[in-house]
Amino acid sequence: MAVSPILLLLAIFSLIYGNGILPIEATHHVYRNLQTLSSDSSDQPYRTAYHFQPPKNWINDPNGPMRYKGLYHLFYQYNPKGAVWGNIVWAHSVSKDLVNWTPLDHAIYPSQPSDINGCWSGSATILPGGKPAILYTGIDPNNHQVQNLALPKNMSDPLLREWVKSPKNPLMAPTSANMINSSSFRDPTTAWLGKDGYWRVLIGSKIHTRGMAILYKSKNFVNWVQAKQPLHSAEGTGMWECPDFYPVLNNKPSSTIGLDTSVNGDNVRHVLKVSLDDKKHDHYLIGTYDIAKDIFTPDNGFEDSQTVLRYDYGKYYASKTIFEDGKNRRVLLGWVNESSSVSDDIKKGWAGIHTIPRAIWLHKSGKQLVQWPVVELESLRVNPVHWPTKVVKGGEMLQVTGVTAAQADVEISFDVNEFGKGEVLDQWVDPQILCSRKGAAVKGGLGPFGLLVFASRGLQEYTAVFFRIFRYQNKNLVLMCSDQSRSSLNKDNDMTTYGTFVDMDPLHEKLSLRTLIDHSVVESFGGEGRACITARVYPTIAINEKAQLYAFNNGTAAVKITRLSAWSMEKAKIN
Ligand code: DQQ
Repeated sequence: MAVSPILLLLAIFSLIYGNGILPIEATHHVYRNLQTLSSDSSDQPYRTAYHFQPPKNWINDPNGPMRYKGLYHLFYQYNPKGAVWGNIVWAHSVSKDLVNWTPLDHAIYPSQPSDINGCWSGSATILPGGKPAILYTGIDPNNHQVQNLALPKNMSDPLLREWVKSPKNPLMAPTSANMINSSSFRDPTTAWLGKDGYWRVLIGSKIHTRGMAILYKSKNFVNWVQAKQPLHSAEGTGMWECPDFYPVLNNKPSSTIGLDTSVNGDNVRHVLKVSLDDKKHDHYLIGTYDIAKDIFTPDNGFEDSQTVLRYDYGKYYASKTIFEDGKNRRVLLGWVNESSSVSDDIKKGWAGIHTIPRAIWLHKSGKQLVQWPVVELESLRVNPVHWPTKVVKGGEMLQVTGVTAAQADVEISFDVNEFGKGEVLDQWVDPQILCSRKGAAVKGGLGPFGLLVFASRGLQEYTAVFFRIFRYQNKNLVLMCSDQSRSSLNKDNDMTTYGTFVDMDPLHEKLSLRTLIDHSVVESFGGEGRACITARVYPTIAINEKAQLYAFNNGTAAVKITRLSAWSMEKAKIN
């Protein structure tokens, strides 16, 4: 029997990528032969119901988010022809509430020499007078990365459907004089304005293995001059993609108020986020920014794995924030790649989703950021289930009934007191490794306790999101894990377990967990948003109405559930 070349290609790719030989991570693997392949399969158990995704094909980074005339605009990296990365344009959707989205025609696509080989990531800046301006990376005929400007054709169109590219493009380019590496020069940030009348913007780059955020300045947004020094750089971190730089309020007691990107002053700290291409993670630094000298002095670094900070300790990349004037909040949008094999992505006809937009602010300790799903998401909650206080003994599992377990929002809080039963940790261990060694099935002292989501009746499949409390240096150390090791019987998937420590004191605070469950995504917020872990999972049995939800405790000490509220989630109207 003759085998079709497409099936043969898929078989080869699933052999290479489906068995864990090569990691399936956020990087854009370039599969030239697959860039126009995508199926229209109607069997779609993994399509999400309330996370952002277009009807088909590949998506990655959120681009240029903004609010204009009362509408949110989301642009995103999109392959109109297939389910793997390639043929990249800026697709465009609008929303009134960050929950329901309407698709529009592509906003920016290759059309001039400075972007003829691709329109890559970038950001929007609202100029004085309310005019939005987009800076984005174009790939020129020599495959050099350059920065371009696009402005709306018609400012009175709230949908901002048409964009006009500047005839002066490219505005920033690698040259023999500036010695910028032409394949490592991309992803302009939202610009900010100094009192000196100069706009500033960052472009991600690297020299050898030193990652950096190159600073450019301009008076008129068209003529940009490179500053003498990058705003920041760090040896050994590799390429910095999708930088983001913004102020946060240094406030005690904590308030969730966000600040406009150009704000600075006494009570203000700055966040520099970079997407580390080598690690595929979004890391951030908190520091002080002296705008007169353009010097950013961070409190922490990238070097120390014990103190390095990430937005999300699961699968999460290329994020970007937007400041919302009317609501005085800063909102974070991020991309979540698939954990399935390339051949499975082509079969389902799509790849990539965005996380639920999250409000983001500085924790009252000043040491880290806090994230929480935007309140608008709660409009999708129906059929609430609330539990009275319940004790969960060691080894017990309690089923949460009355919610659509594959499409739900769950909030649970635990009270623990038998701290003497916490396992002792003699030396610091990377939390992700600790979670992999001590998954949900490994009995402990104080924990593991938490939620089993996408669980099949016989527990052949489940994803566990849980806490485990250790005794370390005479303190209680809270570990939060998302254990995907048994999430699917299909072993072609990346089933890496994720984990982080949560900076909190369980002696005086309740351990809280919120988990957004949506068919193939588990987005979890521990310690009231101090630790976030996003995972992609593809159960084969626990799909749709066959998925079950449980609260569990696999430690010897009993724990008390002081709150459990769960909601079925309605389907959002997305594209
Ligand atoms: N994705 C874009 C680049 C960016 C990368 C290309 C990050 O501009 O550096 O699709 O995911």
